[in-house]
Amino acid sequence: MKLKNNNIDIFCQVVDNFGDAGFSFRLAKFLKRTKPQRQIRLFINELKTLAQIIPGVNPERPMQNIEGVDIIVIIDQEVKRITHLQFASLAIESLSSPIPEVIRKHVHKDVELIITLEHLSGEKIFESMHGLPVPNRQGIPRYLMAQGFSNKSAGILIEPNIQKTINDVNNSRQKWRNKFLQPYSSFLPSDLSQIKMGSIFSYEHDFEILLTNVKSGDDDMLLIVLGDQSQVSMKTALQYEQTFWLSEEVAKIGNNYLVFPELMPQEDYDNLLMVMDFNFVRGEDSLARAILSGKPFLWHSYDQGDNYQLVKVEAFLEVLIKCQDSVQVFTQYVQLMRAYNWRKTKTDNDPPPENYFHFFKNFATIHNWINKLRQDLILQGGLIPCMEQFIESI
Ligand code: TRH
Repeated sequence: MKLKNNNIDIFCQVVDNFGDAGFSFRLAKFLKRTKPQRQIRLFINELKTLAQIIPGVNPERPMQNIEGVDIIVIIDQEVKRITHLQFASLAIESLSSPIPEVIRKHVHKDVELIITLEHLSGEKIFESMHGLPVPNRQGIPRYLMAQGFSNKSAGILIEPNIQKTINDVNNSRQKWRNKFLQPYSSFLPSDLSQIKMGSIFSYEHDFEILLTNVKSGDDDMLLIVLGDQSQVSMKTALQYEQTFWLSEEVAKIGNNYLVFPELMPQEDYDNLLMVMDFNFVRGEDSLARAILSGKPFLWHSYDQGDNYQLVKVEAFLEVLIKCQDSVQVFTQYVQLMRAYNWRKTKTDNDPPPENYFHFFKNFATIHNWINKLRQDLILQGGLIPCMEQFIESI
């Protein structure tokens, strides 16, 4: 399909958390970087969320340009200032966010193709929907694209020149670590070279077992705990330990340190994942970034009710099994991922046992699997080239 222009309008509805806004802005930014001469606009229902993770975003300004992306807030009462716009030939409904009702007819007048982009998932059902047409009353060509891990899906969102970014960050690992830890340096040992460092970004979770395992593990650790839900959960678990608060943001248990920073700018967070020894991530956008970091990680999947998130976790493990090279270590990893993602339900109240020791002991092995998965996904090309090929093919 040949579109009249190269411009793209992305529609994003922020429902909860940071993933919707964070992913949609990332998509807009990478599309702009791929072809800088085209106009990329992000239409979004609120900016408070994005402003917390993207430097320069002013939540009070309804229109602004950040990193080449025109960001436009859609508020029902002020929709008149948008309806006169010429809309792009391609509209992307990011993470299935519908084009808002108030401007839909104006968009429909200009748009030639609508892509409804689904959340990242390894589930086969999503693969089977990838590329299917979505019928609509206006008769506008509209197709569903499903992000995923196999070549039957649209892949994951990857920036242009990812290999250069990986090399650059790896080559300046110490510089990045210093940058993240500098504000707390007076409370931390001057030599951190023997300490294993990890980041923790999770939903609500009982971290008592994690802390017990950290305290009695072979290595001393430093955990960087990010986001309200992880911080509240971790601070609750620390109440059951002999904890020394060295400052409001730094705690010590045994020889281990926990640091509680504010949320970081998104690109810093991406780099943090690359320079840690391991990461705990959550949701889909940080899952994709954890894979691209190449570092061992645990994924906390968004609570879908009735433990449905376990289906998403199993689907991801089905992908990872193809990259693993030790049945024993993989079995232990699977058990931990299942236990970590289990949530209390009306019928099931007994949490499966969590054991972090195997994960901590096998960083090198798990690192190899994640690296293999990363290489496979990079070779596959990722979401942006896949979308371009798809448009050409229809
Ligand atoms: O914020 P999330 O929990 O978002 C989730 C998922 O998107 C899920 O699909 C959705 O249905 C649910 O919300 C409502 O997790 P996710 O997807 O990993 O997004 C986090 C974003 O925040 C990601 O873009 C990385 C960014 N981030 C920072 O920029 N700085 C930080 O310090 C941290 C911890 C995260």
